[in-house]
Amino acid sequence: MIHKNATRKIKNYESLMENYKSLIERKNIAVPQESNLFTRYKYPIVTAKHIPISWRFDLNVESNPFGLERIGVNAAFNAGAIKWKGKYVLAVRVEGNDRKSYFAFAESDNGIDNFKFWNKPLLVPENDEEDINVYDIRLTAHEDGYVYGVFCTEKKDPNAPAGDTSAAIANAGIIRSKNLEDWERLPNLISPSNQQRNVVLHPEFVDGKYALYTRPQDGFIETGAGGGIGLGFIEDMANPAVKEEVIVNNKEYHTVYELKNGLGPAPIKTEKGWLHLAHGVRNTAAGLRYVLYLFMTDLDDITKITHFPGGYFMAPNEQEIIGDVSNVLFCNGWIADDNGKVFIYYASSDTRMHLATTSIEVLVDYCMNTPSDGLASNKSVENIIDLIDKNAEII
Ligand code: M1P
Repeated sequence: MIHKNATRKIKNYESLMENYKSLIERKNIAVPQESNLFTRYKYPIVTAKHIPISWRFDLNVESNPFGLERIGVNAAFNAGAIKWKGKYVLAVRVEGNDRKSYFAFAESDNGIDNFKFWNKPLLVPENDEEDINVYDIRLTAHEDGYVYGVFCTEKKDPNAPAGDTSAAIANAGIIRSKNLEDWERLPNLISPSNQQRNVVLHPEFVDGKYALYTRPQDGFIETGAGGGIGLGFIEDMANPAVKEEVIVNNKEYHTVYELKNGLGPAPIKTEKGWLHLAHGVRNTAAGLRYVLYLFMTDLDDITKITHFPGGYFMAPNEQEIIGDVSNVLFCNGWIADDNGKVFIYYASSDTRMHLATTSIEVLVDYCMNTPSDGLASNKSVENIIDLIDKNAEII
């Protein structure tokens, strides 16, 4: 048996650890925005380089004489989020150089910096059918006492024509836990749609049922006749069958969600209604553009949108716009503290994780007082003229 100390570490071990430590321990810097809607933070909070050295390098010089990275990480993005035992915990989508995504938990004391990964990434418990790729988990602390993780599980389309090696089918996989360490796999979502991504569990029972936000699509990329943020109800998470989906927020011509949309994290309950954060997608000559928008639904009827500000709430800035899949902001995790502070954990361009902070008060004010999209240029101009006239009374 080789004693631990008898092996020597690779020659680059010290420098790797030093660089890693300075990255992990770097203090983040708040960057207030002119809009006052939120504060961005200067440094991405989690990146591929935040993945522990021991997950990537064989540290033994005997088996790795050149000190090479053995398992590369391409990106760390689209994280679910939850406040757990006083810590800000992210379930990060880590994507390896082999294109496979997996989930890894990282935690921080202040939610702003110093995110450290737990010892090992999560081995997702599987059903009979293997998950080929898993991603974009939403964590919901449900009033039934479990924390649910609802994620996308993807596999090759068995009906793809010969030679088509990229046609895929996406569905919602479901796991649940009471300690974030031991996870139980439940059956995948059963729904009328061929394709499901961006499925999110509502945190409360609705008339004694579980409520799930869905995003039905006809194809893996193309929404077809589907699309829009749907809502379905199920009686039992052990048999997650949604019989009917009501579309709560449809895609619409000449909006920021013209091509498709999807709910982000589980909504936050406020005195004025449920606050929702979603991503909207439109097509451009340069490809798809993903932005984040907000809306509110009724406390007693969650199918009813009560406030719908026009346009986007957040779009990629000059740094965020570049990445593996450029021009994308995506958010599937936010945390509302008891004092009303909101931590929005968003990813840019399928590459890295960022933080923006704001408050429930500001988000509700934004939803209730931003003009809605009038769906025509002159309607937008009318809104501006109304504001100018209102301002004329005080300047
Ligand atoms: O590449 C942008 C996003 O594309 C997909 O989003 P949607 O399901 O709305 O089409 C997902 O693959 C998501 O992970 C990714 O960030």
